[in-house]
Amino acid sequence: MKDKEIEKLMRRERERQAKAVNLIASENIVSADVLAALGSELTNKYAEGYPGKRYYGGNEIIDEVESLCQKRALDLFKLKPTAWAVNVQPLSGSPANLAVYSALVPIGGKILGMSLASGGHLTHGQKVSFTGKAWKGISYGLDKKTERINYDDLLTQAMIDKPHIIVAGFTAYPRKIDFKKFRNIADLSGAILLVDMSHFAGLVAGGAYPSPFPYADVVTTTVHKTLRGPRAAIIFSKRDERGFSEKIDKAVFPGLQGGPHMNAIAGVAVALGEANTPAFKAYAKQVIKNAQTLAAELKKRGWRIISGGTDSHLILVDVWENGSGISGKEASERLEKEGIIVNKNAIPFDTRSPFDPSGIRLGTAAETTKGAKEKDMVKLAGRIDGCLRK
Ligand code: DSN
Repeated sequence: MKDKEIEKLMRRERERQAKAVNLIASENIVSADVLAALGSELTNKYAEGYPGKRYYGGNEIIDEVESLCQKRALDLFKLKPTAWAVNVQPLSGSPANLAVYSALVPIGGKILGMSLASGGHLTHGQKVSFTGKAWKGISYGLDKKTERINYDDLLTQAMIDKPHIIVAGFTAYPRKIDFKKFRNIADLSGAILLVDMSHFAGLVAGGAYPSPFPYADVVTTTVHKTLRGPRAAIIFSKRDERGFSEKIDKAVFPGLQGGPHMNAIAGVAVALGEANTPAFKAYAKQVIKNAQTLAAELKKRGWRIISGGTDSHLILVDVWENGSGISGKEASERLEKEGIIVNKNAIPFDTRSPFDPSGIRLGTAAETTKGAKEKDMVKLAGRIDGCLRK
């Protein structure tokens, strides 16, 4: 590179990533092919519009890239193009969710999503997000005893609030979601069912986590978490008389975005192709085995694991435990000094502030990409325990 300053920073970050133990649950490590697509000349092209309907010339090859990406997205989740539409242009997860609401929920309409403290995402209608300003965000929580979704309570809440849309999905909930129950609650309360599978999309692709597609009306996902692709997002919508897919396409472009990032879309296509392989299926299963081993080993060492364990790539640890431990911030800082990267995280019914909450969130997607197995998780649990008990 001619730009030595940026080259040096890139090298330092590459070295940091190679050295650190990465337990950030929303990160992963992309392949050399994904990096090649991101760094390609596709970044030079303006392609406002959709395949076959662009505003600028010169998009013949770009059309093929986007169409191939759409095909791979449908193939990966075994969806028929007659039944499901797919939009691969959202720049990332937050714009994807925003596009869905702006297409399907009237301004001021109600979004019912999991509360932030229970593991929901800002774009599921939280006040600090635009999704909680333009629409009325209502939150559901977890059962205090089980720290899992209580579907009876959720039904009661939905019947009282009558939301326009219900969001199933999370950033910090370690368990499986019962999508069939969500479907039933959406039907009874007259809501659209959106599943935000950003965290677990790779696990669904690998057959290691339940698929939302038999039940959802719309599914959004980022590509860069368990799916192991570049930073981008996809929106799937059921094709039916409600015309969701047409509305969503219009909301993405021209509603919210201009030219799609075609280099990223090529990277998404590469990642989707990689995820549609037996090797990725084995990867997805290993991610969960690793998370379950890490959770069990930490539990053995006396740490309280939220909900008692995990069904996914994600673990929430209560490091504060009613004041007998340390705060989440201190825990993440101590671990970082030891080269173990995690994030501080609120736990359900947290009594501490979100800036210094009671928990830490751990995820096994990135370390599993590096080849970690259960025996590595046992060692890692020992390192984490030693560091937190210092
Ligand atoms: N920042 C992502 C996460 O860590 O879960 C969600 O947007």
